[in-house]
Amino acid sequence: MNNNEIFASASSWIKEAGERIKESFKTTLNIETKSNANDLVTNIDKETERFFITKIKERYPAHKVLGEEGNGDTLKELSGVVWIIDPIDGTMNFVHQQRNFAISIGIYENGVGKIGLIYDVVHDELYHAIKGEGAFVNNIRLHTLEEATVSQAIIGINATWVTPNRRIDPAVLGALVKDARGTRSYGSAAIEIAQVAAGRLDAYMTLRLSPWDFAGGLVLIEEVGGVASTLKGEPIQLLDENSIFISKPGLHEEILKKYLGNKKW
Ligand code: 2AM
Ligand code: CA
Ligand code: CA
Ligand code: CA
Repeated sequence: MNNNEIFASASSWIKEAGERIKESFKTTLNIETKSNANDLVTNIDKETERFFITKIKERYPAHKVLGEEGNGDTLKELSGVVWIIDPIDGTMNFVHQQRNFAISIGIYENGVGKIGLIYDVVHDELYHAIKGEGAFVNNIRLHTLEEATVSQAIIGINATWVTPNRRIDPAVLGALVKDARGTRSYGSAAIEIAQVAAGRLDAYMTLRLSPWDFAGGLVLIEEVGGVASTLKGEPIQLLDENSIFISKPGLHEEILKKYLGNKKW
């Protein structure tokens, strides 16, 4: 695939989609719930996904699309070129705050991440990476990540994971939260992964994400020398739900060893 040509298309479409989303602030949203009362979806999530699918199928008929709202292809494997799209990542922020949400796109060829785009619409910040060419925010190159330690780290984590929940003993991550310099929660996985790529967060972790939440971000992280795995330190499966642990080097090993490793959770 021609990475630069496809990136040019993707970045012009992502900006156009962002404009449409901003226009929608003037309209009344149609809000529905999905898996639970706090899992929201709107007509704009669906319209934005359809916008990308129409553009992609028109320009690149052989490419496949995997999107959160299910209007794309059903995929069992990752052969060929696959666009993995979250039309609005951070729908709760979109609905409640009209900011702090992003469009996330990861473009993979035979399972290898080639292009990642995360567009923080309201702040007009476009993070992008092209495999082998580095990662950028609004075309300014991001630095390679340096090693960090827990005592000096700001960690992106949702408070849910230090309260009783079905996925992890809250004491495991509670100990980490206590030892870290600080924690932040932005409510958009894609923005949080982009913040790690930009060095503004030292790590980000969560117990369950889907491919469209992390596909774009993983390309960014690889280009800046970050480390990405599940919370058990295992490789992320691109077509499945995973726990996600993204970090600066050094810090990743320290957290796995001291807080997550060898513990039953
Ligand atoms: P979404 O807004 O695209 O649904 C919120 O902490 C982050 O987790 C968002 O990136 C959100 O993506 C994601 N997320 C993944 N699964 C979710 C779920 N079942 N309910 C709410 N948010 C979810
Ligand atoms: Ca969702
Ligand atoms: Ca999402
Ligand atoms: Ca979404």
